[in-house]
Amino acid sequence: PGAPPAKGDVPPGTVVSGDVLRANRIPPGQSRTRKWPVLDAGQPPPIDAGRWELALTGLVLHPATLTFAEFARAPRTRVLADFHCVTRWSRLGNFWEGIATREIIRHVAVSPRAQFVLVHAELGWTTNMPLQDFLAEDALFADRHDGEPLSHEHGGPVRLVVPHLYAWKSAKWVRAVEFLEHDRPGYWEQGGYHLRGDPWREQRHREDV
Ligand SMILES: Nc1nc2c(c(=O)[nH]1)N[C@H]1C(S)=C(S)[C@@H](COP(=O)(O)O)O[C@H]1N2
Ligand SMILES: [Mo]
Repeated sequence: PGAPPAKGDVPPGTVVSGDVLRANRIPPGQSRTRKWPVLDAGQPPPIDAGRWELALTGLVLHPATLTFAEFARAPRTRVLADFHCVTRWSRLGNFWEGIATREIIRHVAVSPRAQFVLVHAELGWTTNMPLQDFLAEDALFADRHDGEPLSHEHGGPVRLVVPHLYAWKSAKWVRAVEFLEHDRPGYWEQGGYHLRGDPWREQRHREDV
């Protein structure tokens, strides 16, 4: 288990994920990796970063599509957070930079009826979660990791990062967020993975599937 970050490790104003401050940072059934494995359901899709867009749809008062240029101009955030894959590796102390999910939704006004999101990535891959988790203070659309532009294999140009849930909720090559009243299982959730996926409660699988 890693120690909490030393002062000075991260720039001022960085959002430090609550889990980073735990005495034991490794959730049950996980082990630490110092490498950063690449994990996804297929090959990285071809993406022209200049044409990348993020659509915000569903239960919003003003649906909007952010272009890459609009994304690049939005106020930025920095997050220090751990990353837990359901296949049992955990990578501690990731330094992410990008746009907070709370900042992104300012472009659309989410309806009070919305309680869940379905996040859409390239090639039809999806993942779902409660709106409250999506809007956590440390959740962001990341375009940089550990001081470097986010590589294509790790989801570049832009991926979602929701540090307090298992990493499959952190959609690589994200393209749209759909705001929903009722939960709708995504790609791996349809196959039996958990609708929420809290690593500290080992919410790996759904009980009803
Ligand atoms: N679009 C997309 N995003 C995805 C996945 C995927 O298959 N497709 N896999 C998820 C899983 S299971 C994990 S553990 C993380 C892995 O991110 P990494 O490859 O950057 O380590 O991405 C998540 N995001
Ligand atoms: Mo994963």
